[in-house]
Amino acid sequence: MGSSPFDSWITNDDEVTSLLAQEWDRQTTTLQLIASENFASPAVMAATGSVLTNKYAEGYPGRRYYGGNQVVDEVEDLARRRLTALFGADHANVQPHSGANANVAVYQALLEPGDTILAMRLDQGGHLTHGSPASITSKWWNFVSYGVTPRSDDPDNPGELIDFDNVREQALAHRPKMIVAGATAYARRIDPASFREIADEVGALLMFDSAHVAGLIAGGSHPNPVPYSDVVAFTTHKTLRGPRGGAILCREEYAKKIDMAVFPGQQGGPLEHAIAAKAVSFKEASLPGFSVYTEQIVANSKAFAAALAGEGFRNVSGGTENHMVLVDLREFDAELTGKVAQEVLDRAGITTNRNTIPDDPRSPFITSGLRVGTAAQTTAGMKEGEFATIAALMACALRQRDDEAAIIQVRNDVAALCSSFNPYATFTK
Ligand code: DSN
Repeated sequence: MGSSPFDSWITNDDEVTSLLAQEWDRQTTTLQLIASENFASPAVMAATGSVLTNKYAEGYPGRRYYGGNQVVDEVEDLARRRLTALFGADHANVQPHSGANANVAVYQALLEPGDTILAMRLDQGGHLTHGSPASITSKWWNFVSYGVTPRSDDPDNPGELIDFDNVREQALAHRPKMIVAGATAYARRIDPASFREIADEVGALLMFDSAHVAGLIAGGSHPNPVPYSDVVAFTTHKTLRGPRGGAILCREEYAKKIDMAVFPGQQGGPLEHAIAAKAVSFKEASLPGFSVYTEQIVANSKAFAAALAGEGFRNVSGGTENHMVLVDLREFDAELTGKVAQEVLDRAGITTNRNTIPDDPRSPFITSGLRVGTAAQTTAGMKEGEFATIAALMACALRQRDDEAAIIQVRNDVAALCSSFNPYATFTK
């Protein structure tokens, strides 16, 4: 097992050093296809591991509860300025520790307990914070939902797209105080203008949850929801390629309420080391090369979807327009569940996650689908040809899942492929 370039930072803890080296190996010798993951840059990781982790800074720049925040104020102001400039927003809050925190803070800021929120159904692509019975969100607010259009066999109109007639019907029937656009397992563009039109029709606020596609928006590959939305909330570590964390953009009129809901409403001391890393990633996302990166992400997804279809998999909605492909496994193999596929692919060095597909007959723990994403391996330099190879390796492993020698062969082929695309190859020890 190799050591990682970060090992030298840890001099007195053999156990953690060893675990970091193991994870370094895993990330650089196997394929990372979780749609919500990426490889952050060395600069982002350096800021995350910086002295800013030592500082308490409850409050906001210029209004802190502790002393010694002169530098921290500049860091957080820089992050806010870079973020508002990146998306053309009035106001930014960069303190949310995660996307879930950001979403709950938005609801807390702009709604009363018991208010109605219209969001995407979980089993059709929505997120836990869009009203899952297991989430605190469904206990505090009254969620109603919209879904996708039925699947069709017409190749020109395969269905499984956000059903805007259903969004409008539900909005008219329930008169929600807020409509949430955005998804966690949906491979198509989400049109913010159509959501705005419906929100205006019923007098609802519009929140756009762009956790997955924030990077695609920053790179210009997807439409910017900011001009259409009252609030946009997202994570910083998916396609945006920053540190783990969340952020919120809003119109000036909501700025004070949003800030109050994040701190002191939801959180205590902000993670200023993560905020510095967010600032780094916002700068990286503003550079011309980032658009080239996001265009390649989408091109890779399209090539991946086509190659998966060629191997006999069915792509939900017939394809993709973003960084992910949602695969229905049943046409490839009626017996194969998402759970088994994920486990087999793990053994073969291909990291994916099982996922429900619209109207999935199996439970969310078993599932009939698999979600795969291209953002991380695109960062590592892979292009369309490599994603066609990955589709073939996946099919090979899943077809021969009971043959251990075949799985080992795929794992070796994966390692050979990864050896030419190490995302941290430029690091020196
Ligand atoms: N865990 C994220 C995802 O994978 O989409 C959502 O929270």
